[in-house]
Amino acid sequence: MSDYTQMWSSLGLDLKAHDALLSVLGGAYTDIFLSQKNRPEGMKYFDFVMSEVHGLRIKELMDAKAQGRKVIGSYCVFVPEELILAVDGVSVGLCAGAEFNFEGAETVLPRNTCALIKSAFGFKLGRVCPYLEASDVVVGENTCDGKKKSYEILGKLVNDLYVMDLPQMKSETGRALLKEEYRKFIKKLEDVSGKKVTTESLQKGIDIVNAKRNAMKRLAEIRSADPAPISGLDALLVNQVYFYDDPVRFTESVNKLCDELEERVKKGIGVYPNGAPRVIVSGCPMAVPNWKLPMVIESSNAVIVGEESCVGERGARWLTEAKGGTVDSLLDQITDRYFQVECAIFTPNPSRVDYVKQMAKKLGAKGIIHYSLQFCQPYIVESGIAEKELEGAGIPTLRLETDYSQEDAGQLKTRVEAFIERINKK
Ligand code: BJ8
Repeated sequence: MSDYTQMWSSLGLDLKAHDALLSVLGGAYTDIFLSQKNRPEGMKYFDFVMSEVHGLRIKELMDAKAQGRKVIGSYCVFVPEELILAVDGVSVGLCAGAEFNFEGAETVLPRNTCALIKSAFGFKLGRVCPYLEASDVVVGENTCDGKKKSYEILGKLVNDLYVMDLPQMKSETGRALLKEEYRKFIKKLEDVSGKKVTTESLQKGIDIVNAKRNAMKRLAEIRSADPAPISGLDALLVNQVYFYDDPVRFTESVNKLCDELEERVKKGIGVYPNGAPRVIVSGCPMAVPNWKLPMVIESSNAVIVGEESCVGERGARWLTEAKGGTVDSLLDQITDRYFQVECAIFTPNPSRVDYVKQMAKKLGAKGIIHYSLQFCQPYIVESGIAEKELEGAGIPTLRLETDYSQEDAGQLKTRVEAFIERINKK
């Protein structure tokens, strides 16, 4: 990696803490990803992106800012990238997946806050996230109580925090609220960027994001092949890079990877032997570098063939039906698209479990591993409902609750191995 010290310093990062973080991440990446056997060639691009995730990509963001473009950081898949692109902005994901500076986070948040929120605060208070520091606007959303209330504190720590309200029910009034919030967000983006959202610019944003999501859908479909042509770890990595990379370049790289995977499928080449136990992971999003559970699962000789998660199918599976006309009619299409997202903050939320069943059938999965972060009420409560329904439909389900520490890795492995034995016997 080139020397980015000057850039990091200009962003106000704590260089010593940042170096320490990068070195831990680099080591983990080598152990978890580069040690895998028979990886597709196309993963080299994603290895490169990860090796430069705090370097070259941040330089690109700084160059974009120098040209007058705005960087918009967000924590949730309900923040439409299409709208950000429509003012020529750059969208970046800010969710954090590392147990870093939790002591600092716990000085402003209760200990029993989920690791995802604590990590975001740990990164901010420890000054180690160049994406957060490069963001001109940070967008929060009223989803779970933890996020909603913690934005009141985050608002004092970042220059420009914009909070979007979100509905909690899939009703007509809920949809109207979402559309109104998106309309207000357009106004915010126009004010910050000094650019107007037009039918053309919005259509262009929609097309770019649709292409990116189509590539992800293609990747998701290829994973129905047996033997699995790509590991769950690598597919998760692609889903994680989705939130950081330039969208057009990312789409090309995913399509190139898919070309190679389709060839593999034709030739019967896989990363795991034919008939290896196949599972789906469903639940909370896994932000970089949260790779613990997938590593535990795949080191137990099972293969993950799908992620029902916001860093996965829930984030990418719907397209916006762009039918042109006016900004308002396009906004209707965008609202319809996002209103389908099956986050557990919605009540009731039956279509999420229905979709897990469909995924299991389509991908030939023999079991579901439901993953909740500790203290995440929406997903923990919903995991009980999901387990009952999935088991009732004859799909073995394992419910796990964990955090970002490595302390429970052994215990998780024991439970995952027992589950795999169960589905193997079935
Ligand atoms: S649309 S899943 S990205 S809110 S893990 S912070 S829910 S207590 S992340 Fe999410 Fe948007 Fe929903 Fe997706 Fe709260 Fe749970 Fe923590 Fe969570």
